[in-house]
Amino acid sequence: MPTAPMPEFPTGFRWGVSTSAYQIEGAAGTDGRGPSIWDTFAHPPGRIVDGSSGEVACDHYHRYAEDVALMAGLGVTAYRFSVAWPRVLPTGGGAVNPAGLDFYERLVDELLDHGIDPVATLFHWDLPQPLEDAGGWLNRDTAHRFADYADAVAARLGDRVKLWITLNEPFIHMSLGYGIGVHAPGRMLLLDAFPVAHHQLLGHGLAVAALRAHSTSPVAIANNYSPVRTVGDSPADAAAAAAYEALHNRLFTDPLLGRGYPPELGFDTTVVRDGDLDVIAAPIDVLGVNYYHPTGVRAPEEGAPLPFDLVPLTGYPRTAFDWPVVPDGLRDLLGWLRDRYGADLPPIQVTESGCAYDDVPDATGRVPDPDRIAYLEAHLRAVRAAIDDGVEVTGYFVWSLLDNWEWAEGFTKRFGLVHVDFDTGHRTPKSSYAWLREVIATARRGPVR
Ligand code: GBH
Repeated sequence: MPTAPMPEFPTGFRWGVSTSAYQIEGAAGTDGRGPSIWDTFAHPPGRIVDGSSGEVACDHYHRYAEDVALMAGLGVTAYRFSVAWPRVLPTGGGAVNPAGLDFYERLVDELLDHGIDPVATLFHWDLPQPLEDAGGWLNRDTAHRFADYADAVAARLGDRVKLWITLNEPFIHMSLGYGIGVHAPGRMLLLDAFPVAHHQLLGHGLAVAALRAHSTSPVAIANNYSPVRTVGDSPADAAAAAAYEALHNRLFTDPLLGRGYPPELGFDTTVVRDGDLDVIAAPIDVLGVNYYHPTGVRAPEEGAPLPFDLVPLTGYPRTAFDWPVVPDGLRDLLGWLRDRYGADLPPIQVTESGCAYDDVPDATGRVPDPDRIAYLEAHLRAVRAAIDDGVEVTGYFVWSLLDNWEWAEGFTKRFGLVHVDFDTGHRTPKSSYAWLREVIATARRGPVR
């Protein structure tokens, strides 16, 4: 339980939980869903630590009503989920699969019946396999296919989704999926992956226009940010930190907010055509910020393939993922965004914040997770401090509602407010769920007068 009462949050502050399609839905072959790059990537042995895939995951596709009831019990005002592109367009383009859209319509209506705002992310890394076979995000055509897909989703749900998020963490998709190959599609292009950045951003800009044609709801993108901490005090260390800052924190945000691509990394930008930067800089209404931890950076060895070296930050508590727990990093990051982008920065919603711990049911069947309570409390206090610093932050979403399929880590990392038994599918709210329920209830009652 909190050591002191939580600070007050502004009226109308959005309280949410986040998930993504491939990590929770399962039902990989149901109702006409096509294959995605994650189905393909997870199958050969050796890539996913426990040899699992998201084929069944939390079976949310069949249990969505139970999961919405859990959200209602928690008292959240919003739910951020992602739409699986291969359910809507099984081959990536061509004819829409109405049964795929039917699922999201059932989900959205269930949320609205419980007074929960549906927040829909269109791309959380599960590209239809046929588009990967044509080059994936290295192919400019994928940006146009993405806009067609956005059009199809918005035509069905544009009157009911309350916030659109085009892409989830395009930097992580580029770097882990196409840069170092630990995520699907498993390519290792290092900084030659730049076209993946550009084509995702182009797809985002084209999708903004498609969404606005069908929906008056606000539009956002969710970026991952990691405050850079320079390790070492040489000029070479400082230059390495600046390069990593440009790559992780500015590559996607500078062009979105009208500043073009950062020059520091010397990208080959021949794929950028006249007019593209204007499409990319189409105004957005909200910036989604996903924050987990800062990154330590120092100068690389002579002849290293990248212009920086990432080093673990010492002196902090760590999660089960070995990530350092640094709530001040979130306050610093929000202030950095405000300082860097000034009047061009739209209101921010923290679209992911959370942690993995080795949560196990105790003898009475309860799942105590005091470390997660401490983590969330400290990060909410950091958000409140940033608001006091003058940053406009209008929402906070916990990653995640449920323990789920954590990409290359399979089922071995539990991020949920709700424990999931992956053999039976049984859900058990953890102690953090009860704690957050009180925090939200108190905040929603508003200031005591
Ligand atoms: C998010 O990505 C995803 O959107 C979500 O799907 C996922 O389940 C969730 O986070 C939890 O992982 O210090 O070298 O180990 C987070 C992106 C990229 C953040 C890797 C942490 C660790 C780098 N993450 N990063 S390292």
